[in-house]
Amino acid sequence: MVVSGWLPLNILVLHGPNLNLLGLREPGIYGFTTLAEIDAMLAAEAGSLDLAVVCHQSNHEGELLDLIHAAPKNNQQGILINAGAYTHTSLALRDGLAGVGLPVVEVHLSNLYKRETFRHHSYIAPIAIGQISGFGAESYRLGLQALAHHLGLASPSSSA
Ligand code: CA2
Repeated sequence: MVVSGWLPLNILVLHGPNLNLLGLREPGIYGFTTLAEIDAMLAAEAGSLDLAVVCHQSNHEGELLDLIHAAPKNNQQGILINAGAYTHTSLALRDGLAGVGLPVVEVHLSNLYKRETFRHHSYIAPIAIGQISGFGAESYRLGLQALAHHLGLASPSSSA
């Protein structure tokens, strides 16, 4: 039943630099799943969680920052982000995420802590609700479930 005036929660999904190459290069590290497949999987998961997702990928820090700043006026209530290499370098993205004050879940395909030490530090982790790292494309689905749970929506498994 659709109640008049009811709007689904709306989540902004951000993919950072080079993630457009997913499935096309370096499958040994990042797998064979393409970014389009991840976005389709998130849209399906969002449907079962009764929320909406809008996904963007950018290789440009400023464009990611503009999307973060626009989130409140776009009526987005949470942010799921794989900031790629900007995770380890970008104080600007961290400040922007903290500045808009929306709940953030950080996700990574690879397990950062099994990789080079320069990937062990995240500028985003301290301002995020939490971080999911190492489950491949599944990290995104788990991240979306975690964000939905934080926003008060039960995950499908807990409503069975
Ligand atoms: O594991 C992750 O999700 C990362 O955020 C991926 C970033 C990396 O810099 C982070 O440390 C961890 C890199 C994304 C690059 O993606 C590519 C995909 C295919 C081919 C080349 C790069």
